Amino acid sequence: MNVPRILRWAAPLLLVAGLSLVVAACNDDGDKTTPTSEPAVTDEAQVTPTEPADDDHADDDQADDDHADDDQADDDQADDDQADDDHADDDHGEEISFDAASATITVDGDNSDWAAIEGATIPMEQIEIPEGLDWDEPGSLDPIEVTLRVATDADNIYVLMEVPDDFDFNIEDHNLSPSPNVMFRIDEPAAPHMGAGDDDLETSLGIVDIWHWEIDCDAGIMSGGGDAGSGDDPDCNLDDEFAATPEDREDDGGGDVANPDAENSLAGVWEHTARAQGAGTDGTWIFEMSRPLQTGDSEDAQFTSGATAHIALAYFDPDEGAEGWSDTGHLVSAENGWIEVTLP
Ligand SMILES: [Ca+2]
Ligand SMILES: [Ca+2]
Ligand SMILES: [Ca+2]
Ligand SMILES: [Ca+2]
Repeated sequence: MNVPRILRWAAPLLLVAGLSLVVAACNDDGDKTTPTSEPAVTDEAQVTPTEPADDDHADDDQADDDHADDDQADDDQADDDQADDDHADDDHGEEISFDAASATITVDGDNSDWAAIEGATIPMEQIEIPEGLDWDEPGSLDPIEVTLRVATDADNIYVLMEVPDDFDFNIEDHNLSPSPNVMFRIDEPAAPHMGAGDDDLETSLGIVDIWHWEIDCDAGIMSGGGDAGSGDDPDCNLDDEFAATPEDREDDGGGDVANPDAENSLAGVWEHTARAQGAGTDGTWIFEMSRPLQTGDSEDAQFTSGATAHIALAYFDPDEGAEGWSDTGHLVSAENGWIEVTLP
């Protein structure tokens, strides 16, 4: 049954569809960081200071000026309101960017080797299902802030996703355990919602790489990997996937186009800080993952020193409903656009 798999990522896509053009405009990737502030400095230098009033009559003029200032202030306020409206329409958050560290990490579910590595706080929230879409209404979840850290060494990229949430784990039913997901841009035009543009969700702008983990193994157990020719992890369900549009998400090698280089070289181990205290205890999920920088698989993002990795996160919380997380209820980072991480 493909539909649920699709909807898991389709939901954020449709919600942020209205954002993607703006995100693209704001983000514009390689050009975005080009300094554009110099012209503003020039403009400021051309401002002529107002001369102080020097007689009684000038007071009236000043009053008029004050009134003009008020009008100007009103105009400014109107502009601000317009800006707020525009921003509300855009509905996307702050752009997030940070530097990955240079480090070799042991993927074991113990986050102590990240202690000196700075990351970023990533706001994540549930999507609202757009009107007109015949999707199941998900259970309600509060927004959260996830900590994301990234490191590389000569061979691997390491990702640490720390999620503040209570401990729920059921090895018999992964919908009753959390599901962490990391997405990377492969093709530059691809948007952080599975690759399609907001104006046409059925047309791919490029493909994205997805580490999709539906937890089927216990804490401390190495997940990921699998047979050559597929991104599927048959044991622990840390799958290496790709998507071209919301309706086209597959394990690597599972798409319509043959991919003899498909592989899964992901590694992931999870832990929870309150696991010993049992179900429902508040704490932090630790999802520690890695992958070789280069995989030779066209359905993976490839990472090089000095480049920028474009990342987005998703998190499914089993507390969403009695049967655990649903396909449409997950928390996503996509409203912040791509998280830009500069690799050392
Ligand atoms: Ca570790
Ligand atoms: Ca792969
Ligand atoms: Ca992949
Ligand atoms: Ca929870």
